[in-house]
Amino acid sequence: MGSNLIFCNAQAANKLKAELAQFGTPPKFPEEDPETRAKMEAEMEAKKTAKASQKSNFPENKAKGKKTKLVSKTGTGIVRQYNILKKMVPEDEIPQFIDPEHWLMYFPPIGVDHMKRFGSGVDWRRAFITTSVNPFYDAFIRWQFHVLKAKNKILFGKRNNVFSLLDGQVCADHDRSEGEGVGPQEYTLIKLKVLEPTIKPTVNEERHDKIKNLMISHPNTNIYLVPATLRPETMYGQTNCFVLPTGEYGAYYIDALDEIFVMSHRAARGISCQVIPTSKQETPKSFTKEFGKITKLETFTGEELLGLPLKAPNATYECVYTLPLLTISMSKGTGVVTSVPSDAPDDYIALKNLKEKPEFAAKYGIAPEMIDPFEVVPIISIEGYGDASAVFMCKKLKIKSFNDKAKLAQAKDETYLKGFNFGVMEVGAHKGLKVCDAKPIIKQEMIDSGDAVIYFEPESKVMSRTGDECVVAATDQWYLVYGEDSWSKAVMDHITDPSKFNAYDPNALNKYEYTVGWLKEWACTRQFGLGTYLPWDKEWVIESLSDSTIYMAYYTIAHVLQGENNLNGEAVMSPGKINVEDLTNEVFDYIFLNKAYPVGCKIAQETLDKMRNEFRYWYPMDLRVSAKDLIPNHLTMALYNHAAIWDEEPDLWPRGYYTNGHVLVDAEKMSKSKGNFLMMDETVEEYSADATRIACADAGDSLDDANFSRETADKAILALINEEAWVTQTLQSDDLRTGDKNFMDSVIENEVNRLVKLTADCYSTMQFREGLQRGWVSKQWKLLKEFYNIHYGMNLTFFQ
Ligand code: A2H
Repeated sequence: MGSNLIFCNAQAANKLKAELAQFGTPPKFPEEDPETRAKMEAEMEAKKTAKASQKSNFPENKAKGKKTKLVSKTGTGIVRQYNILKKMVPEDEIPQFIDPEHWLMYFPPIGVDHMKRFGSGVDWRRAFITTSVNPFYDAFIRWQFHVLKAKNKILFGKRNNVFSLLDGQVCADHDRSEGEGVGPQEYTLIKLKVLEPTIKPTVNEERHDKIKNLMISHPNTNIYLVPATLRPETMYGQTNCFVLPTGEYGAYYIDALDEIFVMSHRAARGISCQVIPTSKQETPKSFTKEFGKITKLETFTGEELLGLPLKAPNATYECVYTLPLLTISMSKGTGVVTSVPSDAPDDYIALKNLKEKPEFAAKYGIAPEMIDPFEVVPIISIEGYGDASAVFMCKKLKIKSFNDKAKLAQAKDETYLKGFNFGVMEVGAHKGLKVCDAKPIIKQEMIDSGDAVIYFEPESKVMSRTGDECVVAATDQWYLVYGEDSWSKAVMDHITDPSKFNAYDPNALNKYEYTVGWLKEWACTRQFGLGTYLPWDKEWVIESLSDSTIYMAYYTIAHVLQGENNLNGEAVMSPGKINVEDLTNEVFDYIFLNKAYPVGCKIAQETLDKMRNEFRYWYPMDLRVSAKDLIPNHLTMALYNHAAIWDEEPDLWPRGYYTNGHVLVDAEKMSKSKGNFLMMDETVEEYSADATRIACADAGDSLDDANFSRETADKAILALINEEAWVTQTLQSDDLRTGDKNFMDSVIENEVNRLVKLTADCYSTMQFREGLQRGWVSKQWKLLKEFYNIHYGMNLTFFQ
């Protein structure tokens, strides 16, 4: 019925700007040199493989896509904004695209032109661009957000984001030189209380002086070593804690808790930007008094922490000791690792080595009583793996030391995955519960009892373009509460009722259900980029997914507000002669929500009625067609927003979404180097609109990628020409019968009608390839052609 043209162009414009700033105009990219390119790709691949082997099997990490900036899926292409544009616009014009508005002016009219040449049935009076560039649309979005706020669907508060302390702002993808697509990863920090050292160190007698002095100077403040873990439910099995002897640690004062945490400086920096979540009503407390600042009370080497006695929460042992581990990374977590040898292969091998190599322990001044009494504590049983899966796997794979890296990685992955999905708790208050169910409960219990806190850091290293290593910071945000129970339930009930919603494909429906279960809070504003200003807080701009959720309702009135050839909404061209200032919230309430005609309204009631009637005529939308990658965001969010704005009229919610895959050309991803890159206008030029449409219809009807075959398009040209010649010839023929139809005519007529109906049925269920078979290439049609020249009238029907 209409078309809107959205471009997430601010990000692309910024990327281009950064590329030109870094590599000149026209840019000379380092990867253009084959040697440098090969090196860069090898590095990226190596990183990817290392990461995949570390994390691939982790249940929580499974869904996250790992994007590499340089190497595209094929492993050969290098993705640069400049090169993408080069495929579409003259090269000397590319620098103009560093201005996001230029994209808005440049591409939409071209898109309209190409679609017209393709012969698509679009009512162009209803076409528009989004964002504040179009003042009419801007007013519509202000109204939408006003309604959402009135219904308590938008809240304000602290949310976690990847952040650069140096830049003092959220570090979005295009602001990063490393770590595109990387988000926050949650760890639980377990508080292991430092006890008064009683066993005298056998090496470096002053080893514990600093910590002892700290205890004396802070007699009423608990000091904790705070290891980061992904498995808080395993704390029953702790036997010791590990630090890196050469690592640098600090004692940091946590204002909010009046406690001292011993951890790496890197972790302290992150914590100083984060908050301690509290119950929903209260505002969360920051860990430290001042954002980004933390008081360091003491510095230690890991060596100075070895042999410290600790009280580990939930552990069966009353007291455990700090031991050395040489494989600790100081750029992960807190640089402190708590050891659970029953379920962590690394921990098992480390403890075993210490036990079996007394000289290694002695070198680090670790007394036998800190190691020998500590046996593996079985805490989780997994069918086929026994009650200490790490021990089982290390024995099975014959892992002797940390040198068996690949096997250790395999053991880690397998125990983690199997433990999470099939493990059963054997100890503690939740004995008998499956690990996947017990984990969140135990984690929350430890937080509530003050034995643990949550800490976030980027999933992998993120560097800002300014050269700063990013942290995760909780910053103020406006966010949509998509996780609200009644809201998500309303959407879930709607999509799972086949009489209300058609997803056309059970796989697509599964994806909607998954997304509704997963979408919780959505930060809907930014402090940069194009967009509508948040009406009640003009520091914020509404981001591009959130301002595009109910624009299908805008199509219904766009022809009155804007009209044709007016994508940007120039007021002078408004067919309804509408001044943007007169588009008040009350006016939209009247049009869309059946509210009363506003007092003092400057727009005639007749005009508003026209819009209201149009909206009611078209809504609910029966079908929206989009791409499958928009299921997890745009399409599901559109459902939520319809459900909120028209909460009293569920009959107006979307009734069907059809989604397709990406377009391949000749079964391969489009690429200029492969010579299969097609633009719509070029395709129409080469094959004609009709043949292009036949090849599109034949490209495939499912969520899988659709394949546009150039051979099909080519053959279609010939077939269409033959068809035309045959029709013309037939109708001109003199020996066609007229008069009454005979029995055979009726048979043929019936067959024609049957095929027409079958074709129409296919079209109505979006099965275009199937429809094409029925209506164009099927055997029945070919047979009919053999029979056709029986009756003139029949032929006419047939051709029509
Ligand atoms: B896990 P991710 Cl029972 N260097 O906790 C090396 N390893 C570190 C670390 C560091 N700086 N910081 C944390 N870790 C470990 C428990 C556990 C863990 C069990 C089973 C598996 C397991 C007890 N140790 O992790 O994927 C911590 O050990 C399997 C990898 O790099 C933390 O969780 O984020 C885990 O690695 C974090 O691994």
